[in-house]
Amino acid sequence: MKGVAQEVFKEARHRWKEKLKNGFLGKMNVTIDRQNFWKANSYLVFRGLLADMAKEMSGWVDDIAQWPADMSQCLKFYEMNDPSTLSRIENFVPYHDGLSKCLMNSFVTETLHSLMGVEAVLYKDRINFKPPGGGAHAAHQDGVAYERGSLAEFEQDSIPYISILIGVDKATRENGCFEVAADWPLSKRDILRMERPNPDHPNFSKIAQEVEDSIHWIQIETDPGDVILFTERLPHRSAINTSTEGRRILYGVYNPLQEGDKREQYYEDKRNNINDSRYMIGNPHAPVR
Ligand SMILES: O=C(O)CCC(=O)C(=O)O
Repeated sequence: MKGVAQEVFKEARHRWKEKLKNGFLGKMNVTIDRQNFWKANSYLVFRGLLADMAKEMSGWVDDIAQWPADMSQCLKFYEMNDPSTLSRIENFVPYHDGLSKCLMNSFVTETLHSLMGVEAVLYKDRINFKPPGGGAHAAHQDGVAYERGSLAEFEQDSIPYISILIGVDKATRENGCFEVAADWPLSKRDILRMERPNPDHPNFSKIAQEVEDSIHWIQIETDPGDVILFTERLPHRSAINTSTEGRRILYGVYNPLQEGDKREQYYEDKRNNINDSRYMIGNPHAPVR
């Protein structure tokens, strides 16, 4: 992140700290039961944590959906099956105070710290829009898209990156709610076999259909303001939106700080090679022309 953007980012970080002194988020209370659930399943659900802010978040997401699509600041991607329809926005954190506060505040970082056992730092941010008719997020493990894509399995001693999912709209079975693999403990290091099923989009990949079909999937419907944490190893997916309502979800991904603050490098690499196959894992967005 360079020049003006870096200054904006620093300023926003300072403002969050000030606001957070007065409390902003409900605390994510990681009780012993939750810690056990996390170890056994690699995800946690916090119902209603940001319900008070749901309306405001929805307005913020509407605002940034209107931002220019020049890719110099945030990155905008469009549906694979309808390149005029917005599918995803990334890298808005340096430019939007409110949404940044949702993803970077002491309650989030403290919770991540307690789950990772070390301090966490924001790696990337995105909003998935999934409008009516919007494409499925095909089954995948996020970690394959980070630095570990070429490994046979996730490394023995590595600390998994953790994502936070924040519901902006109601997510239902009809509009393609988040789905996770059942019984996927933290200790499971498998990287699942992938395939490239779409000859029109040869860089797009997903978990091989046979493997996907062997997994028991849990659909997690969410209300605006519900929060889910999950690791980069947990297979997940979501279906096509067959309803008439859009389904927007906000995500942050965090890596252990001891691996370094990689955000700037990630987005530089991505801008330089925007249609690389590692950015097309599970994603229903069209290649950038
Ligand atoms: O938003 C969704 O439905 C799933 C998102 C997802 O899997 C991803 O962005 O990696």
